[in-house]
Amino acid sequence: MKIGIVCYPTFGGSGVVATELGKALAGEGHQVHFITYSQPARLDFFSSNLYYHEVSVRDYPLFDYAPYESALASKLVDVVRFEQLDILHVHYAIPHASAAFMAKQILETYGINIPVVTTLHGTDITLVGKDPTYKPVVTFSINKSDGVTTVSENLREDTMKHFDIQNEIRVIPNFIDFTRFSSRPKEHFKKAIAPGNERILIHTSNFRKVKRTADVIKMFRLILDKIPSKLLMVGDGPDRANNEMLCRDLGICDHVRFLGKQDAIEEILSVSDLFLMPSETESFGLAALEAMACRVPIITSNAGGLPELNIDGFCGYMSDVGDVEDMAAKAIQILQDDVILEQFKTNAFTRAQDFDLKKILPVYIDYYTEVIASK
Ligand code: GMT
Repeated sequence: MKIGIVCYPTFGGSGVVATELGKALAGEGHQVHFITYSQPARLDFFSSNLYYHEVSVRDYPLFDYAPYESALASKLVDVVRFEQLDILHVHYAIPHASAAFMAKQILETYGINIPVVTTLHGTDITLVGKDPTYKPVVTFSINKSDGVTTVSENLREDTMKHFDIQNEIRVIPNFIDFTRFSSRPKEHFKKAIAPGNERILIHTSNFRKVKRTADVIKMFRLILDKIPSKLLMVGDGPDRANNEMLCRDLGICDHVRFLGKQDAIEEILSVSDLFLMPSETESFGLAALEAMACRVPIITSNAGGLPELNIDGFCGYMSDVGDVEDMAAKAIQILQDDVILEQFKTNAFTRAQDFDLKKILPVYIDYYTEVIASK
């Protein structure tokens, strides 16, 4: 197949899923064309089946806001026509699904019928999409897509609840590539972070409000009372400065390291003992799955799609959003005993295998085939 993929090219979850999917499809012999405003963060190697088409937005003194959506739609028309694509797969509803609809309409005037699959990732529905500013466009473009997928059953239900959807929505969960994410021996690194053989806890995110990163710090403060430990805060975003202040206020700066954005996250996960994700909501929780693949158990909230990933008491524990005492108590339960910790680590790896790329990739390929056949 010749597949066009539209996504946000950043480290955000939807961009990561889109890029990893495209790379895996290319590995299976499909021709994959990324159409984005800059090179996707994880598209960092050459493959003869991978193409990148940059959407450049012309600025003009009249524009307060450059019209990216029109530039994207025009680029899609161009790429679909000249590369003779079979299908377009757009990740994140806003503005990709509506730009794809516009391109589809234009392509019809050339006698081309291009099927469009839209994948909803979460915040495009739960936070941004249902805002009245965007809701009519999001509803329309979901209904006009030839195929729609969500990354969890919970996100499917949320979409049906908040939007007037006539289309069938297929659930295809996030996936993990074990050739990249697996536990690696990094003893020297572990010693550098935890010279006294302390337990290592980790949080990775974009430090936005929805991630409740202050809860990570508060939880860690309670854990530190009982278990000698270190906390790694990986990533960057709006709440980071406040989190650093909170660590000072709580007097725990010596035990917390803010590492900023990291490319080789699998190496840091490999030395970690527990992953913390107390999010307000999370459509799937890809960062938690990456941790589990590296044998790291997880403490999460029970919000959104997290119960579809985290099996309570097996690969980690879940608590109500904001209940940092309960989260800390459960973390201590896992960390206080070597045998228990080892069991949770093994279970985390076992659970992650349910989301192996090798299992999920054929589901996407079958879905493309089905959508193309139905046109
Ligand atoms: O939450 C983020 O950090 C980024 C966000 C996004 O919109 O790209 O991630 C969303 O999509 C991921 C991939 O499908 C999911 O694993 C994340 O759970 C989801 N984030 C939220 O729902 C908050």
